Amino acid sequence: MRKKVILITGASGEIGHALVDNLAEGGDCELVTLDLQELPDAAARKVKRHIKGSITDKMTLDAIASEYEIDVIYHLAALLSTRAEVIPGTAHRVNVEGTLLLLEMAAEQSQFRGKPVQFIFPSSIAAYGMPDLETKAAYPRVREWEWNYPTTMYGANKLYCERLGIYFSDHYKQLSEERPTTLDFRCLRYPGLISAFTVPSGGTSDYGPEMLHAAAKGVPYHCFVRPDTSINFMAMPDAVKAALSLAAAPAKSLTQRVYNITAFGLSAEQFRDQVVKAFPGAEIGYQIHEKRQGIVDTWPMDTDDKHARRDWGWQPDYGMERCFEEYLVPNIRKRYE
Ligand code: AKB
Repeated sequence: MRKKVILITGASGEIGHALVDNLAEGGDCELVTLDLQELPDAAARKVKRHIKGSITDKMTLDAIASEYEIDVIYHLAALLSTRAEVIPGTAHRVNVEGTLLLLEMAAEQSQFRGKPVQFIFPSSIAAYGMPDLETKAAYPRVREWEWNYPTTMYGANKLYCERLGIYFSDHYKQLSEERPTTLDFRCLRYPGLISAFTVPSGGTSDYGPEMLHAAAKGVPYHCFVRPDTSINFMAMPDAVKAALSLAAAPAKSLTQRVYNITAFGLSAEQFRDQVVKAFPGAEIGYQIHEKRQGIVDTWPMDTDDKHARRDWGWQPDYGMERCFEEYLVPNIRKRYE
């Protein structure tokens, strides 16, 4: 008999770190992780097995599928928006082709065991593309189906994988006589995430967390977007809570497969104000990177998450003040002390 597990891809990344901790605490099911990097020791002790490998390698995925019965997949591995613009072909291979291989694996497993494999997928505000700043100001809280015109490789990858996930859940093998048991795809469109314990890399919303971590370390920081640049952000514990809540929601309560979730919107200058309030000596200036600015300008100021609130009771624990005062600042201080 194969052993029942939860599979987490990209487990060494920012969300992966926090998710492994939470799932290991719950202890309901054993964890198997897959990442190009080793897992840090503390996390490695919490999982049944870590596999160092790529989601683009079908042999690795086949080996996992033959050994384990996968109940849930948290598919976190991805190249983020800035990195993806540097190596767009690789981004497509990882973000799209890797996701397709995993969806195929989940579809086969669902069919084999006669029960849907749950597939939890983090999408992003990068799936949106506001054409100009006037439109961004005129539509401050976009709904899931609005302005789905991403201008980045990463955003296009995320939006397409949302559609692929819906296909595999709702229309897979739609012409066959007997519909197979299909997988259960559930997706969250995250805002910019901020963790007290890890510094992001390769993203374009990174200016927020970067200025905070730089201030705590006592090093100067040059923010690469204009002070008035506004997008929404979320504390990492809320990001993890959202993934777990969506996974735990009864299928019958879900009216869609892709949900916006948001916590608080703020401008780069408001972000800077919060950082300077906590670290009064912080040296934070602006050195605008026009091209990265152009990317953030296409992302909405905020998203409308009323469907997540209605269908599965989504509610962030951390608004802006609580996020800085109770989560970010005390933990970051401790980290760099
Ligand atoms: C990025 O900046 O690419 C990510 C995102 C907004 O999804 N943090």
